[in-house]
Amino acid sequence: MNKEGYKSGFVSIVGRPNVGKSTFLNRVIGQKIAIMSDKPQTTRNKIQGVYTTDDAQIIFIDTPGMHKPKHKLGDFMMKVALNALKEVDLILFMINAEEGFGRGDAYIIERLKEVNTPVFLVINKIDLVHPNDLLPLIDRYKELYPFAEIIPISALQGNNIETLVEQIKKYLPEGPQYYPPDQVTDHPERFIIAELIREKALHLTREEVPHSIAVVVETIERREDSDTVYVSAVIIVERESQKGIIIGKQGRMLKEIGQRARVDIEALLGSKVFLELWVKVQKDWRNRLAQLRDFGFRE
Ligand code: GDP
Ligand code: MG
Ligand code: K
Repeated sequence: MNKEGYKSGFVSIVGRPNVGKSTFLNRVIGQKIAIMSDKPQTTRNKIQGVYTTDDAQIIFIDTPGMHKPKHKLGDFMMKVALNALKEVDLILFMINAEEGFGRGDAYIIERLKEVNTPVFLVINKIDLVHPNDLLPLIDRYKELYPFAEIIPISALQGNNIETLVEQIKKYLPEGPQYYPPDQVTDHPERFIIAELIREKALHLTREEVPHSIAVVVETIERREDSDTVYVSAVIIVERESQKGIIIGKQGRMLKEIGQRARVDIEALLGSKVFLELWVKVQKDWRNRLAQLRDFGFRE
């Protein structure tokens, strides 16, 4: 689904342990998705959750290693984390309203200064403090970093979460709905299917279209009344001319890509497949794709 004016992007939540990052994610995403933060950590950045509405999709990225490194590996993790922070659209720096400024925060703020990504200061656990205590806290943090927005919330009680989400949306670029709204697990077959389709497209067009084309698989659905798996996918190109090549005369190229991909997908899934393919022009897709790869889509 790629609607006009649709916004999507990546958001990283950083902050000391126990400030409420997980509670916040659970609160925002609720039962809408499967939260993936309990998966084993690797040095790669993991998708923690995806929040989808009619006008936006926010992909929350876990950034491991946002703490002072104690050894070389930590150092490496730190670099990975920094790169991730550079590539996201927005960083939420979460603090605990009840705690003062601490060394952990100082370290994170130094890292934030190394990237150009906008940063929100999210002051969590406001249910634990008197409103009068918020102002001095805000002043203190304001001195340390030019936050794009400062938003007090209570992740536990749900206060001001909607305001925060609305502000996040403002900072996202226009982009596709990377994930279907209903289903968010990092299905490996989703990406294998995307790769199979991409491979056919590149091969059949004899690479007249550049490798930057991307395929997003939107649906993998087994219909109750049949043993056919219904797959729909969109091929994303950067220019109208490339769209023309992919579709071909009277749609023949697209049909051929679909037929060949279908054979492979049937072999992969071990069942009959109905494949629906369409083509969409999305400028600046290349950068987004590079990000997706970095976020572990190829694992
Ligand atoms: P994380 O380590 O940053 O992911 O923090 P968690 O989400 O695990 O939260 C740590 C603790 O703080 C848990 O006991 C939460 O219930 C609690 N907590 C999180 N948000 C709030 C909040 O807004 N208010 C209060 N009072 N407690 C909170
Ligand atoms: Mg946590
Ligand atoms: K910065």
